[in-house]
Amino acid sequence: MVNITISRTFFSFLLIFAFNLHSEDQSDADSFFGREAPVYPSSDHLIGWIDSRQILTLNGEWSYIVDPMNNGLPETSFFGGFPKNKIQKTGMELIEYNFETASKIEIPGAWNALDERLFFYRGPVWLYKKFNYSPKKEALTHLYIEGSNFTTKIFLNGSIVGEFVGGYVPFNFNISKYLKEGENILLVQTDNTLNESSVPTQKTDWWPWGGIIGDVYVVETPKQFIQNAYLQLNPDNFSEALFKLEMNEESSGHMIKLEIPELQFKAEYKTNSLGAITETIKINPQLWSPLNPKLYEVKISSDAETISDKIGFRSIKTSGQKIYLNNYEIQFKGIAMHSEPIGIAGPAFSKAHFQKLLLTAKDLNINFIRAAHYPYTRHLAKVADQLGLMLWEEVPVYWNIDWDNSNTLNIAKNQITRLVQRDQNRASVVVWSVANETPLSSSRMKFLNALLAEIELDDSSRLSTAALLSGSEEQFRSLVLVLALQGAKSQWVSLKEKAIFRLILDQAKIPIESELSFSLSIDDPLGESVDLISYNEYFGWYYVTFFTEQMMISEGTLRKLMFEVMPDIKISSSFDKPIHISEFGAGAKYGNHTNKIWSEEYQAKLYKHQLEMLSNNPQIQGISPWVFKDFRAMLRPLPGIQDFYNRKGLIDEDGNKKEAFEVLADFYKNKWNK
Ligand code: GCB
Repeated sequence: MVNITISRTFFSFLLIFAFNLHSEDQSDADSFFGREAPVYPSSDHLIGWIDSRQILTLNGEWSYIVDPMNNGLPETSFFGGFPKNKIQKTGMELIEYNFETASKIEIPGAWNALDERLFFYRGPVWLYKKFNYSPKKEALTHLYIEGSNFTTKIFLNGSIVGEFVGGYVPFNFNISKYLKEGENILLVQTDNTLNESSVPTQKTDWWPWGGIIGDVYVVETPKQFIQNAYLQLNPDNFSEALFKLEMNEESSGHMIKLEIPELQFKAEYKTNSLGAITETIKINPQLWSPLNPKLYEVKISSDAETISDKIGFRSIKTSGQKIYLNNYEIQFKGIAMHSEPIGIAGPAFSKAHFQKLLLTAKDLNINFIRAAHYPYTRHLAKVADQLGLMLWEEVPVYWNIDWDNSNTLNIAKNQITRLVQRDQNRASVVVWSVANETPLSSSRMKFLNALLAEIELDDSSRLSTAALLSGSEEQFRSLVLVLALQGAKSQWVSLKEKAIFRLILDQAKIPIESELSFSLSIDDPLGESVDLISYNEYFGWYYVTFFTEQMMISEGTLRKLMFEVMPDIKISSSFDKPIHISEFGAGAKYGNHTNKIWSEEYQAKLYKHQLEMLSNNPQIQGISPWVFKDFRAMLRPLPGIQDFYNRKGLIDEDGNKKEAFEVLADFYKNKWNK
């Protein structure tokens, strides 16, 4: 025992000694066994208008090394970690990694989509890129990453640049002081592990794609540069727009020129002492709409730079239970999506991916897309701007979140802020959503209200929402009675099941001659704080399953009865606001033709009943059925049917259309046409 202790101590002494000999940073001098994590700085304020900046793209081939034991960080490894990027010179150096000879992948891209061995992997993977650069004294250089899941640590030429926690959203770091003339080595650790206080948490019904899932750019700006700018129509006066701008520093007196050449608009403003401008400008634009997705070239210049973008002008509002685009009543004829391209494994990130997705989705005669459940890359909204599709954008505050944890709140705030700051000038974006199916509690109310307040800081011109869970236990008990009454009256129900239905009705003292229909009221108190009352419902799919054990009635009987009662179901809300049905759907495997569930026929039938039910409810002014395309989901293992896909898509992963596709396309074209 004593001997072992002594030899261990001796061993660690040797290690410390070895470190001290080879270390360059102070942090390496600490003992291996108790080494403190170095400080990883947080990212900077988001740089807006990224597509018109001076950039060097780092998209393309990168090397990667999987690190399941998380051994490559300076604070966890024996010899200073992967960032040291030690290179074999004489053949005598002990180095147990080599990025030069490691496997390669394309960035953007998720490593668990590109390497079969990593399909189910959740942990750290290192990404390595060499690039040539010539730093300019009079400029700042930033590293911009459009999205990286979910915790990202960045090292440049062996130095720590910083850390970004939370996936899907863009972030940037000033890397000027780490750059070298000539060859530079960028090393990024991406870790797709989720835990109970991350956003989202461990359990999601979508794939936790890991790695850098958006563009990577080296961005050059002047020392004093335009950080971001906002230009949006005044919803109450269409010949005015609000212009806000901020510099990276609080420096006054910068002359800023704003130009919209096609509108012959030109004006100059001076930044105030905060380095900011807030002005109302007079313009008279053609309004952006799905029928006329008009965009204007907008240029902003300081004496050191010019940035530009294409911007559409429109208003979106609600009044009572109706939605208005440019003061015309409109219904959201939508579809929900995940960010996965057609026919390609992994996350969607490029303009081409979104063009194909949105153009195919347009065959449904939609005017609206719910981009669930997290921010996609900026290309989505840019393509939607051009194609005239309205968008709902969302952050991954999904199911159970660690509501009382202030770090969790900060991650979610950061996500919503960055999403808003990036897409604030996109005409297509008409809805910001802060959550999906979050169970009621007072801490959840506080958390979600804080996110709504965060949006208001940057943009109050769009509708806010959250996809709610609703319906009390009492309401759902009454659905059991409605089904029992229908069952007791129906000719085709077996005598045995009829007897059970009668018993249920007797116990509830409901005479068999009565007329009952089911009413659901969406009364989640968050309805007070949002503009759009959004609700996910699964009549004809999950809800039946919940009752079958309770009622001792076969699922087949209940499904048939549910279809019979659905047209009369009433959905309303105590809030005098429009309702958006943010989800409904059923799983179907493309090519599976039976009269059972998982068939295209069952899914199509469910759509017919759902659409009849929803159009019978006047407060419903928008829908986005679940879901456009089959998507990867770890929760869905059923062999032969799901094989780790959620099969509620109207097309399969390769783009093949299921029968329900036409049902929805026809409904939007011929029946629901405002
Ligand atoms: C939901 C969730 C969505 C799931 C869907 C399903 O209610 O919001 O993320 O994928 O149901 O297919 O069960």
